[in-house]
Amino acid sequence: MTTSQTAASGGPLLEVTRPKLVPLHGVPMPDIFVENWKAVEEFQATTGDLLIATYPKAGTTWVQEIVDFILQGGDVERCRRAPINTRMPFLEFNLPGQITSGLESLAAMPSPKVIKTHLPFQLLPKSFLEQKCKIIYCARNAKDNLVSYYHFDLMNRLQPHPGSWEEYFQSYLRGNVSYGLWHDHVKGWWENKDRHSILYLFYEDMKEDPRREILKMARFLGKDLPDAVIAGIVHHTSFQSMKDNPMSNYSNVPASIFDVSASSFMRKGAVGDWKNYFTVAQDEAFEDDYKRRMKGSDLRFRTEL
Ligand code: PPS
Repeated sequence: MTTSQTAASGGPLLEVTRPKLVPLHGVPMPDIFVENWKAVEEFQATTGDLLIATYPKAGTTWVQEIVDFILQGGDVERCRRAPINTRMPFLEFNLPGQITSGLESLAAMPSPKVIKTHLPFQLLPKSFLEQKCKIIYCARNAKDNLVSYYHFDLMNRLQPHPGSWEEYFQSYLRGNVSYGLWHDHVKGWWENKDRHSILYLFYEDMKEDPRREILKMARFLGKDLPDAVIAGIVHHTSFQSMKDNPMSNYSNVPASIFDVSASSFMRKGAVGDWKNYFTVAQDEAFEDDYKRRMKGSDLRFRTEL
């Protein structure tokens, strides 16, 4: 039994101290993850492994749940076999001595594996590309991504405390958050998508037409599923279904790590929520900065539907 299971089932609470950010090849990362970096960098992916990559809060869990449903042929019970973070380990996750690390979970899993990461393209362990693994990358518009990340950092004690909304807004614009600048992350994966087997998705497209995007993922994974199965996947991976499902809503994470009194993991799941948080001045500053950082890129996002 892992420590997380003990804690989740009423055992002693874990002692968690919020980490500091330290640079990893120039990218700010939680110190606890950096401690394990050499082993992560040397991770040996196997042909057939599938990677789900995102900047944090871009829709990772949603894509993970959809992918599992596709791979399980829409079987609801099989998708409830374990919490999402057990079904698809988080590659670089590391909380020494307290919870099974991503690498330990992966070592105990049969291949082919489905793996989650938030690493920027340039830090991806080489074996994924050497083994020609399929990769699904999902990006979310920077404004909603920021709002979601702020709330997550309020509740997740494995992230530095975000401070006030204004303080966090400034940190995000400077890229002084875990995994660095959103702009670099989304561009890094975008610029490399055609050189490798990378399906690049957008959160906003998934909100607009989940069926269309699920079909895209199924095609990419070589699965041809009947219409009724696809309709079932649309239903079971809706925001409300996933929020109500203990296997996808992260309710298995101990309260000492996810403080749900501060915010919830399945918070709103909306496009355009940034309008409830950005001041006019912040929006102007954001747009100026955005134009500068995204100049020359053909990558386009929608901030409302
Ligand atoms: S993490 O911690 O980086 O893995 O988080 P991630 O899963 O990438 O992002 C969490 C946000 O995605 C929303 N979410 C969904 N939106 C719509 N539909 C579904 N099914 C869904 N599942 C998760 C979740 O609510 C977080 O966004 P916010 O805006 O905070 O609600």
